[in-house]
Amino acid sequence: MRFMGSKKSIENCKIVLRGYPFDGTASFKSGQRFAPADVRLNSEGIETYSPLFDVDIEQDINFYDAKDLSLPFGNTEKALQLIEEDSKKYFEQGRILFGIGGEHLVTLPLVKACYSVYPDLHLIHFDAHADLREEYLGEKLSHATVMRRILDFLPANRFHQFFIRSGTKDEFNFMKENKTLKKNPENVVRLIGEKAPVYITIDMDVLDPSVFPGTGTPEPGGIDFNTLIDTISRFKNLNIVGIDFMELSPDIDNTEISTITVCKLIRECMGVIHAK
Ligand SMILES: [Mn+2]
Repeated sequence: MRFMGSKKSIENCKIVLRGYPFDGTASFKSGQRFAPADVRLNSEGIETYSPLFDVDIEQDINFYDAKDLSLPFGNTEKALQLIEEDSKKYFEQGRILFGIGGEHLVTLPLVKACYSVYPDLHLIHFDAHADLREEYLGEKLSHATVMRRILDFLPANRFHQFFIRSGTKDEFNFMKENKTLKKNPENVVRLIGEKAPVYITIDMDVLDPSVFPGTGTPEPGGIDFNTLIDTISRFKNLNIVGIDFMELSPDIDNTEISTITVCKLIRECMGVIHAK
């Protein structure tokens, strides 16, 4: 089964969807490994047409769902290495990668691969949590440290965070000192310009738990769906080369509303890219 509207072959497809069923460091509730399969299944429940962007992803967009990358269980470093190698080939081919997690640590190898192909990369980060811990429970590789690990190679002035509402005092001090937490998308657009390559990572827990309960570390006080789409659509003129959708844990929300929300978000993000 592929995501609704997927072409049958990758040929001529500018956008490639890939699932990364990894939840090896989930510190509270896990199950993110089941997200990509559940997203494919539930994608059949919504339309391929987006009224907001006047685009039908089946008819107007050449995209290919390359299914899931097979990953070993119990070996975080090996899994990350496989994700990096696998995604690098898509970036080298000039395709726009749509990654479906998995836990947020998956974003580390995705951004690493993207950065190796696009050294002038900018990163836009939507999340409830800062993810900037130096280590978590003694581990340097964790969903709670992922953005700090990315800043081991990506300059902090090319890192733009939105809607963060949870973290340690140290993390908030870090964001203040490095001015990584942004409020106005238009200022970020002006700073990045229309040419520089941009990767967008979306931790789904940026949404309020009343909108999106299906995630392992819910944090009250979040945004609604339309605010998220509206903010992402302000980036439509940027050179987006990759985007990911992380931390859906479908078994936590058996209404499947959270999964459907990811499906719709993927469709609308294709609309954003098409609207350029
Ligand atoms: Mn996160």
